[in-house]
Amino acid sequence: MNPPATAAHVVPDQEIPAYVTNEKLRQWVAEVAQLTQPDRIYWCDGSQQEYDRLCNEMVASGMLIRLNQEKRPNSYLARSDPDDVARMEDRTFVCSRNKEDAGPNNNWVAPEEMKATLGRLFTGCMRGRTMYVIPYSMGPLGSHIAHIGVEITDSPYVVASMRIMTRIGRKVLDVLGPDGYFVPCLHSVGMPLAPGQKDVVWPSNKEHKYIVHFPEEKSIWSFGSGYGGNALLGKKCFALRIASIMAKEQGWLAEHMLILGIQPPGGRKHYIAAAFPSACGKTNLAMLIPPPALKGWKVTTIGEDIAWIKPGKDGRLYAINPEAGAFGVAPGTSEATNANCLAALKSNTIFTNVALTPDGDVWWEGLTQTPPRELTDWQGKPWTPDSGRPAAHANARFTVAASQLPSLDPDWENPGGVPISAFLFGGRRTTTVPLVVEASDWTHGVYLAATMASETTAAIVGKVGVVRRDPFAMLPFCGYHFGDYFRHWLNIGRSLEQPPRIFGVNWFRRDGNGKFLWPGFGENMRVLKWIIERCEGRAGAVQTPIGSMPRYEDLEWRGLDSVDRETFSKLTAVDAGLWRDELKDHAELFDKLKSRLPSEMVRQREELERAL
Ligand code: GTP
Ligand code: SPV
Ligand code: MN
Repeated sequence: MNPPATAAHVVPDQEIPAYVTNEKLRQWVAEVAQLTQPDRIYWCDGSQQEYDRLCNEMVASGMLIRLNQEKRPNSYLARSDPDDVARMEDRTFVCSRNKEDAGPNNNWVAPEEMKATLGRLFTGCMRGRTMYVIPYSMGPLGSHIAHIGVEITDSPYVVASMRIMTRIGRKVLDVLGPDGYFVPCLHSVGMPLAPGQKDVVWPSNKEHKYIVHFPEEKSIWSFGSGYGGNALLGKKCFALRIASIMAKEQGWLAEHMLILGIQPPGGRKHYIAAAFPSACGKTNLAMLIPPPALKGWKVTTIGEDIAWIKPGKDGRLYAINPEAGAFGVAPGTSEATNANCLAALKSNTIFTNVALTPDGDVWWEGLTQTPPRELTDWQGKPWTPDSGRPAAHANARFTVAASQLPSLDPDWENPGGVPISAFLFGGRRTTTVPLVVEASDWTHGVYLAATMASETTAAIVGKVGVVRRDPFAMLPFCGYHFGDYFRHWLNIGRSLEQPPRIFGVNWFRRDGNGKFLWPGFGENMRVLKWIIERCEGRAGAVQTPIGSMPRYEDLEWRGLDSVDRETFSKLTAVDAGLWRDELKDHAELFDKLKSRLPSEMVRQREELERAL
């Protein structure tokens, strides 16, 4: 499947161990070695010893800094190249045979042309480096909802991160067996070393970066970046872009959603899945701690970024978290906003692009109200509070195993998944969009999700704070035409006996002075409570042109003084003028997608226009 390498490079037989029985895998690894010409091939077994050894090697090479063993045991800090700090949407491609299949929501290049480019870039790109082979499972090993990938990478940071984020190693090869199916994921930082050349702390390719998906072949090629979703290919590349295509073909859903459990006092437990764009509060919501007034409500975490969801025999939807860890936004994480998460970060964590304290611990904006008097910033430069720049990068992140999370749900690895009662869709919207609204039925819910928008964040390279349509929070992640994706959602709903209810939420509405109207974080429990009570048919609501909303008296207000009736009416106001502008944007989106847009979406828009 690869273009031929220019120089013949012999891979000694013994470098592919006999226990690798999968012939396709043996062949692919040999082909990639021919092409990329690494000094060594290393097969990851997934053990703790292997992880510790790789981390020690990275400490020795300067790629990792070991943190204070007493304060932050077995934890490390990585500082990336300042040009390699986030996902790059303009360097991400879906190369389907037919351009129309990728849709206007993806960058497209003809597969042969892209293969030629990648063939040139990957030729000899691992010279002087080790090529690591990482067999991994997305989802609990052997679950009927799980799938296997194999990532080849020349970055030890990627190996260590993949061990936290997914299930890796020999046990995956056992499940794969001689003829099991896997998604081949090829990654290189794109910086070969000449003999004797000294490595840099964070190798990457300054000139060329490509994150490429081949939908028909179901393969991934990523070149030039070592950061996050560009390089940990199990996450966005496989579990969302390629998986969304598999899901459409096979009748399931792969979504940018957190999954959480909610149990009312003395009541039945529900699970909800919620889609928010990058850095818009999934991690926080997934680990929510209810405020004291709602203490009887129990919230547990299944996942915080991605959900794979399949229809069950009983006509309900069942979800698993395909990941085994979190790669979460550090800035803003504190005792007050996410105490569960902070507890998880006490040990065994890799931090990337946060600040370093003089005693070898970490810090980021928002961790404490008063910053330390001196720090080393994310670029390794001395920092004081009057430096006039952030100490941590706005997209600084932590990588931590789910098993360290105090709020983890006992069923988080249930191979059958957990039943979903409701879907939530939310973006960052300063105006227009109310705190919470319930769709009148599945089709209306699909419309609500399809037309959602959000202000962009530091999770992507580019301009921050620009409102853009981000259907289902999947704009950067849907591997095919959004029109087909909306139709797939409509079809799934029709096939269900008990489709989940669908809600829109917005924690980010602001007053005229730019202050958030809603306190957010743990207080979001008040909205979740109303949502669960709606699912159980016992909460009141008022009909509005855009859907059902709670009246003031339908929410629990005990213990919350900052939101009075007047603030609540600002939070839930539906301004007909602003909504008419909103509808123009919906029309613009639909126009872009019109060749494949389901007619139901157009009808929903017309109905909304009439209602307004
Ligand atoms: P990805 O990992 O990038 O997919 O994002 P995520 O959705 O998991 O992001 P995360 O939960 O880490 O979002 C972090 C950002 O959202 C920080 O800036 C938080 O301050 C902000 N945030 C989270 N929850 C709330 C909330 O309820 N209200 C407000 N105002 N901000 C919030
Ligand atoms: C996101 O950007 O939505 C993330 C982080 O979850 S990354 O893995 O870098 O894509
Ligand atoms: Mn994400």
